[in-house]
Amino acid sequence: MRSKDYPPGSYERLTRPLVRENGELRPASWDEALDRAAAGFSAAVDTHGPNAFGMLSCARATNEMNFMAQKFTRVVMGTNNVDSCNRTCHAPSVAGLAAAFGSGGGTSSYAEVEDTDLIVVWGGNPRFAHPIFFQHVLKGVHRGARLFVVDPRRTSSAQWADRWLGLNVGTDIPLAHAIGREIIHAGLANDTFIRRGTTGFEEYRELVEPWTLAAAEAETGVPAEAIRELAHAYATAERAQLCWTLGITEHHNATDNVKALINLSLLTGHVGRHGSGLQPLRGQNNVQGGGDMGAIPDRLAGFQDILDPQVRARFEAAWDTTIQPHKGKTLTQMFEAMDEGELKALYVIGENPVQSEPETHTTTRRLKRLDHLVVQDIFLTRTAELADVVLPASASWCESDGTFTNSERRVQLVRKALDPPPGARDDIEILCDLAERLGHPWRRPSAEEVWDELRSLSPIHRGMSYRRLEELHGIQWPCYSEDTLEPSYLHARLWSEDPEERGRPAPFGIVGHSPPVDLLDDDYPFRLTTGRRLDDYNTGVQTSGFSSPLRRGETLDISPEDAGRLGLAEGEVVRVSSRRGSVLVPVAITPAMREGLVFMTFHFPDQVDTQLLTIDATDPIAGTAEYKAAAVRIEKVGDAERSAAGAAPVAVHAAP
Ligand SMILES: Nc1nc2c(c(=O)[nH]1)N[C@H]1C(S)=C(S)[C@@H](COP(=O)(O)OP(=O)(O)OC[C@H]3O[C@@H](n4cnc5c(=O)[nH]c(N)nc54)[C@H](O)[C@@H]3O)O[C@H]1N2
Ligand SMILES: Nc1nc2c(c(=O)[nH]1)N[C@H]1C(S)=C(S)[C@@H](COP(=O)(O)OP(=O)(O)OC[C@H]3O[C@@H](n4cnc5c(=O)[nH]c(N)nc54)[C@H](O)[C@@H]3O)O[C@H]1N2
Ligand SMILES: [Mo]
Repeated sequence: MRSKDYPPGSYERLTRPLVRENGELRPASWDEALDRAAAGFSAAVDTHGPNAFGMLSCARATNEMNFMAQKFTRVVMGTNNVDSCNRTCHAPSVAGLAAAFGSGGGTSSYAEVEDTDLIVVWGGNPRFAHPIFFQHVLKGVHRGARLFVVDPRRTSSAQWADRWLGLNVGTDIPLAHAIGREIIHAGLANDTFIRRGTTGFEEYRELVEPWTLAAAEAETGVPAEAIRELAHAYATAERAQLCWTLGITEHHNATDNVKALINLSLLTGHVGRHGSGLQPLRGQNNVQGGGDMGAIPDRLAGFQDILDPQVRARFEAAWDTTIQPHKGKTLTQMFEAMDEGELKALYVIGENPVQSEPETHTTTRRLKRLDHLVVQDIFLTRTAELADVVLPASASWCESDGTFTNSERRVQLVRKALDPPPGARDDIEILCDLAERLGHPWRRPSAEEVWDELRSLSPIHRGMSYRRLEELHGIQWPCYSEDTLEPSYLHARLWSEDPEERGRPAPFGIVGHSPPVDLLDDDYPFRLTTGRRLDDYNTGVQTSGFSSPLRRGETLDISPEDAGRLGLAEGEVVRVSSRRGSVLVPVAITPAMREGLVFMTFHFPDQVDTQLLTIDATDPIAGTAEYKAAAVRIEKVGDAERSAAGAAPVAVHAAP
């Protein structure tokens, strides 16, 4: 077990269960830990009802584990309160795509990115965050596709682009609307697709009318000429891929942002055809799969609506249970419910909310209010340090059999390559051991048995046996039967001349501009946006344990102009304060930043806790927090203050 004052970078694999006694965690046997975990769950539910329980399921673990985690929540605990880190990243993409097309997956495949004429990367830095996808982008570029990048920072992805549109943070809707207006005024809208596949065009036309190129330039900071160029390039391209990530979704109006981008595809017919589509690049290795398995509060496996009585009836018959006929709480709502004393017991499998949620103090206070916190992880995270019971798990991606689903909806088999450290147990095994103690003696199923159960309940997965997944090196959903394969792209139906075959048309999203909640003023004049670097991963738990010449710790990235104005030298430690808290951090001066904009990651929370600065304003539909827009002030600090606070200057990181 790690000592309390461990240095950053010393996370060690958990090998023994821990239980809290007299305020401290101490090693325990598996039996004792499982008994304690189960007893705490039953106590909460017996006293306060099933909705006093919540589950955060692991977006890094297999589909099979996520299927079992949501089944545990619904069958054993009797609630729909199950969610994951999808809430902190792409829930708005799922909500926006579902509103338009009825299902929340990306519409294209990676291969189509290599076989297209235009690629727009909007609010994403795939060179760092999706390097494999970026290889497909580069292949597309080498074959002649043009690449546009829309990002406040001139990222390393942008450095490969034909054109970089450096917009002000939180002005994506004005930019998208101006592009839409320009396409309409230039007569480049796709009338056939609009007529067949969409509704609400007239309303959309009126909505975007005020966003002239000049008005958009004033709001977004992007030169009118660049907006015009992207509008014409997108509308006249034979095929085009529009890809986005967190620059779009980590905002208080994120679902609206997503809808504003989808509108552009509806306007031009860049969806439902080979080579044309919409790709939200998902975050964690299996966050797409976790949602597909039903580890979300409003859907059962296969994206089936929990509010539909026929859907529920099928699952109830298979599981011999009753499913609550309403949506459960999202991760965001579960945290709020802890404050209100409604949520009493939380089971966290492979998430680290203490360091990934905004406003650390609030998250910690809420977790401490729980009667019972169980954390099942491969490391002793800060979240685990607050737990009543800690259960050591095996790592899904190399120590378990199962399947993962990537951003292009491709389900792929993974095979166990390593044994877990002695003492750690498979996530599914642990879930079954707990279920047994809670009156559901589930025989521990193999991964393939879990998968076959899922296939029997989810039509879009039905045709994907393990044998077939192995033979074909993965299959994209939907796959309705064992002897068919569907096209690699979705929604071709919208092009059909036959209204019946076309089904429900896609509505244009009527969404207005709403600037970031945390306003800039004289006290907080800088816009802080947060995100990722290539060589580190999320809260650092999985990456802080190795050393690499590339890993250089946290920095505040700032433009040469602002650094000059503030008199800051490279590597100098500054105090950064938002309306919620303040941190000390060394500066990295880089021309990739625009004036007024600064950037930090959240990869090194033990060195610099970025979440003291972030704001928990959330999107009302998806529940995602506005990690991408805080207002901050930057102050020089004297050496005395720096050493008193214990911050060591560290080497700086180059371009983002
Ligand atoms: N190396 C590495 N890879 C990862 C991860 C990691 O931690 N490390 N994490 C994984 C996860 S969980 C996820 S969700 C993905 C995230 O992948 P990305 O979304 O690509 O990563 P981020 O760096 O968070 O944000 C992307 C970009 O959004 C831009 N941005 C900020 N504000 C705005 C805005 O208002 N508008 C626009 N248009 N852009 C804006 C930022 O400048 C940044 O370049 O990465 C995954 N891959
Ligand atoms: N400021 C700021 N904050 C952000 C973001 C941002 O851009 N800016 N991005 C947000 C996003 S997109 C995300 S996804 C979240 C990520 O937030 P989290 O998911 O809370 O953070 P991770 O560091 O990815 O934590 C993953 C945990 O899973 C454990 N784990 C890995 N594999 C397994 C397994 O097989 N089984 C079990 N049981 N455990 C396992 C790891 O040890 C680790 O503790 O952070 C969010 N927070
Ligand atoms: Mo994510």
